[in-house]
Amino acid sequence: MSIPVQNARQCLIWDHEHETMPRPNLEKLQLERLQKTVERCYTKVPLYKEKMDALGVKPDDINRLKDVNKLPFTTKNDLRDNYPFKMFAEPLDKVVRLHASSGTTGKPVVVGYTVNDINTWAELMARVYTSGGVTNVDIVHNSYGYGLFTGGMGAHYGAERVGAVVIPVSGGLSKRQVMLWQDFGATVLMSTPSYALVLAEQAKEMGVNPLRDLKLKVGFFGAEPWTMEMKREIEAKLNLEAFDIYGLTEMMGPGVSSECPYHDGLHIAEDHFLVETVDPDTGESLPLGQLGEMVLTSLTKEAFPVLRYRTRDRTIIDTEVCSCGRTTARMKRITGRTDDMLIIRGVNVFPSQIESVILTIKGLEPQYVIVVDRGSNYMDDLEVLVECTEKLHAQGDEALEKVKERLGADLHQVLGINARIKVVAPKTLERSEGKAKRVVDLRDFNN
Ligand code: DLL
Repeated sequence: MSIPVQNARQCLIWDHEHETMPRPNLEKLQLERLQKTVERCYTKVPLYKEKMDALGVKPDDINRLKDVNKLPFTTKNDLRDNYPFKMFAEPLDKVVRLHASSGTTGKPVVVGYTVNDINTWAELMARVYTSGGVTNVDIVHNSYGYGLFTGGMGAHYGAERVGAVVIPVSGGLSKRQVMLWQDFGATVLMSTPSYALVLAEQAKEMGVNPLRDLKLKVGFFGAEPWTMEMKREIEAKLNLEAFDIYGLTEMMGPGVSSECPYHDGLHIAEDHFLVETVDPDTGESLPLGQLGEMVLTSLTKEAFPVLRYRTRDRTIIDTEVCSCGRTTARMKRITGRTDDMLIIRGVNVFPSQIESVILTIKGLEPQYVIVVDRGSNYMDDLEVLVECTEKLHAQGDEALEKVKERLGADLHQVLGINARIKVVAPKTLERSEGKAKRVVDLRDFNN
């Protein structure tokens, strides 16, 4: 177990050796780990052997870090096509945990962890907490969802690793959450940024004054895009310092990167993840400092190693040493995605998931529009407008109501969130001459 080291400017660092490693040493370590990972993928995951053979690349061809761009990309569709376990590099008797996130259609993406993978994850989350000054004297109120989503368990194990008290609250029952803040004296909040604002509103409604009644000092917010404006609002309304935390199921979960107290980009755990940016259209590698799609290769994962994962997240990478002392590359706040995935109330949603549900219901046409907005209560609102068939329309209101209810219930089953449904008359939604515009996202993540 590491002992956090404090540098001259009061920034705590959990794993001093790896987080402040001189770049040449870090790159040497990355190359060794990359070579091992490629070997593991080639010999243990049939898809990687197939892809590498098709490109004429062998593990021995990886002699420099730059050679990473000889390797094939991995996409969400590869994971979907190999559902559930075909991309695991270890048999299930070595796997101790599964997590999952939305796939583009019915089946989710499933990832597995060995004991060592779980340990690595806890270490990475310990780095995150420590970078925000969290230690064993802290009380962590964890409102990230527990379950197949990686947020709850990821945040949980990291908090235990630094020796803090963790309160595994999960999401929902907001009144009770505010009561527990007061009663247990939480000092750290873990939640999506939008839920933090919902809780802040709830506290206000209950007459709770954060300055007077709460002990929150920091929070780590992520799992969805958020703006600087939201950050300022969370900080003001909850009287805490807000840190951005990033991660994705395919690479591990939360803990891939997070901010330090300088709030000048998110430090990537580069000894565990090799980062590149590519042009989202051509897949060509982009120079550092240029906005592009982030591509990640896992360097230490055992059960679910991933080569060049197309995250679809847009960012800029910078390798300048940070004032906090960390030498790891930093990524800028995510500015959007290169695919059509929406994150609604922290849940990943693909329009194709909604379409496949619509297609299973008799009486509905595959003519639909998805409208997403963020109300003044900071909750994302999902509305699905869908055309009915002439036949259903002729059957009248009762029949329409039944179909509406069924669609609402089926979408809830598949997405895990509620949607408002409007079944509209045939041929009333606007037709496009080119690509149909299926999604209207009224939220603004660019300030
Ligand atoms: O959201 C893991 C996580 C949990 C991260 C808790 C942070 C905190 P997924 O459900 O697989 O995993 O969703 C991953 O969410 O590709 C991004 O598009 C988005 N995302 C995650 N963190 C951020 C962030 C978790 N800080 C997808 N800012 C990613 C913007 C984020 N988008």
